[in-house]
Amino acid sequence: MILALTGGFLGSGKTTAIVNACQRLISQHKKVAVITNDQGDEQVDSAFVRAMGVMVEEVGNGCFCCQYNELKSHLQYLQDTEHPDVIFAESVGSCTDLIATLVKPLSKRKPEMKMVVSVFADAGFLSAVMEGRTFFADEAIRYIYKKQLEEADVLVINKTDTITPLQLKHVDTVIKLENPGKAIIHQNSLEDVSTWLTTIDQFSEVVSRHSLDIDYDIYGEGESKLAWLDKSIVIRAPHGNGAFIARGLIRSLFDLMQSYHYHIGHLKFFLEGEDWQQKISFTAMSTSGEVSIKQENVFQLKLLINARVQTEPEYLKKLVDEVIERAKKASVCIITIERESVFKPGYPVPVHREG
Ligand SMILES: Nc1nc2c(ncn2[C@@H]2O[C@H](COP(=O)(O)OP(=O)(O)O)[C@@H](O)[C@H]2O)c(=O)[nH]1
Ligand SMILES: [Mg+2]
Repeated sequence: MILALTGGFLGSGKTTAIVNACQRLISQHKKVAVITNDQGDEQVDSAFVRAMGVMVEEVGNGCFCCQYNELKSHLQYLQDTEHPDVIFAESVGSCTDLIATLVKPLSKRKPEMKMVVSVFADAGFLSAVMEGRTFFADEAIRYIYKKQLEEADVLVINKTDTITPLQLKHVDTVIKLENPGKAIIHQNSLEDVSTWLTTIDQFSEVVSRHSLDIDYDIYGEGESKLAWLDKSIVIRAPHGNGAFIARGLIRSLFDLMQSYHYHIGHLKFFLEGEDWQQKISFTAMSTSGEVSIKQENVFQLKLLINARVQTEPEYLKKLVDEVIERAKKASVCIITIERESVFKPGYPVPVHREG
């Protein structure tokens, strides 16, 4: 069995690639499962993976390294009941130090499992950084980003369709120079993940992987710069314009974040009606809040919001509340809040850490 640990920054395309990979493997009669992970406990990713027909288990309320025992019992459960050929475990986008806190401890306790660490990076983001057009506003977040890339067995330069071949060549040259000895692949995860799957499959495990040389104070500081909001609401629209209301709400939330200069790590929505679902996602590279919801006559829908944004939790909450109030005033509808949690991730305290 292969455990494909899949890391990389918020919005880099991990879930998209995993779902595509699972569907491909299922069509080849392989057994697959996914373990999602988040600091919160209501995850757009889990809902999305499930909706795409893939078996999913969830580790919530903290990253894999801090919820190591939960991850281990999910792995055991899947091994015992589903016997998967591949388990994809997607770590939180602001998390790093996977070798020391997961790979090393797990390889001792589960020697039968082959582990491969893939780290995703958004090609558009890398290119913009290299051209000096953007970067995270905060030094400690930059630190996490760099550390994530450093510990990849397989480094996936993803979303290659968003940059020109010349930009890709430049990104590739720099990444190869900075990461000698790593398997580096180019990918458009919306289309073809076959090279990634072959690379994972053929990867021969490194006997002695190096744990990161990492300063937990800077890592913790980086995580604490991000506010986390999970909110699930139900929109009831007696005139059947629920999709229109949701679209307006999503667009205003994006627009307000832009106007307040709140850097978006990942702003995700999962919309669910009686017989339809849709995931909508904005990342650091998004420039417009325009979305299309391909559903007409929606009288009721559930909207799950996962926002990971560089600001303070109370500001993020205020902004989301304001957008909901505006939506209520703008249309005839009832919006009820089902669940909400707003916080910043705590200082990372891994269960195990092997240097
Ligand atoms: N153009 C393009 N978009 C992608 C690609 N991979 C992912 N995305 C989009 O990037 C956004 C974030 O993807 P997601 O898989 O949720 O990122 P995660 O946070 O790393 O799991 C979504 O809107 C995806 O549709 C890609 O290869 N090309
Ligand atoms: Mg994801």
